[in-house]
Amino acid sequence: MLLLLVAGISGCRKKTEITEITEITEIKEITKMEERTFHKNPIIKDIYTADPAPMVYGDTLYLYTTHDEDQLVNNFYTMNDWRCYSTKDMVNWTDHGKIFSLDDISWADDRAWAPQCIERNGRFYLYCPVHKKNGGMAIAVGIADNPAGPFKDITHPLIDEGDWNDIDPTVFIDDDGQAYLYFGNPELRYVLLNEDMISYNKEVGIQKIPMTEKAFAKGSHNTGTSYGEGPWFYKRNGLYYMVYAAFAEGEKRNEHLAYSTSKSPTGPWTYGGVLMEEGPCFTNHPGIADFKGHSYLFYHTDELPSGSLFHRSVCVAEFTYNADGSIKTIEKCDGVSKVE
Ligand code: FUB
Repeated sequence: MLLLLVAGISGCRKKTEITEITEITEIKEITKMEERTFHKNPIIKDIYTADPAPMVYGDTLYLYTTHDEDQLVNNFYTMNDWRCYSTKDMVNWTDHGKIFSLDDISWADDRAWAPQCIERNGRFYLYCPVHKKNGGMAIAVGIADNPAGPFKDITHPLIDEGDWNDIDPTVFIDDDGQAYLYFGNPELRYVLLNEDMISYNKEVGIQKIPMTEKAFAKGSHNTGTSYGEGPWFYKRNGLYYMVYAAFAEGEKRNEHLAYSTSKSPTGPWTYGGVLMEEGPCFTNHPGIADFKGHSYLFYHTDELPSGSLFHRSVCVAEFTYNADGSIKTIEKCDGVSKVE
């Protein structure tokens, strides 16, 4: 792009060789400066990534993603590992590579889908949907001593109901120390995680959230509401948020992002509105984080060259909350500026 820019400028102006060299140097400097203060979407441009899950730890934002392979098997999602990237300023990113993969989970054979990572007592827990060798989806957990892994499988599924709902885990630890793991498609479910983060309160069991229109709006997914998948659970200023991929009413369309709120971690939930309109990609997947005084929505699109529903790329947009905690619809954007 720089070459094109340079060629374009020197092609439309008559200059001596020396002024052209000076101009090229100046343009290179300006471009370098722009690169240092703004990072253009998609965040990762060398491979296809999806399902972004940010985690702020210390002065660093870690971004966990899935990885869409270039070569598809059976013309379906072909996803074998999870990736991690980190940044201290939203502009300069470090690629930590593959941090967990299907090869590390002896009982899984396919579908390394949307993860989320959380820290507790100095250890890192990565919750990951996978397809089991004996059939069906389940939620695996990897543990690491470092946010960038490598993660080690706990050797058995954490959630294994044997149905499609066992995907897309989102994890949050409340101020009283209780950890919640929500998940599900087409229903939203949760468990109360024990302190060890790798087991849950079996007496409470797997709780099903009532899939009502008040909670998730009328929509075209299987429950008759808009809730689809990819929940993202967090708390801000005493209000609990559930952000998720959603299907609008009418004929099934691509996913948009929507949110619901609650005064308690387990509901009842109240529909809040559309967070991001649908785009050309069939799926979208939210991940939200506050970092260095800014609020960010991570999402995915199919905007890299040769992008498709199976070849996605993670992006980020900055947004602000209204005074009452509600959020206006966020536009897909070009990228974000550097933060200190
Ligand atoms: O990326 C695979 C699956 O597609 C995820 O688990 C869903 O959230 C959707 O993005």
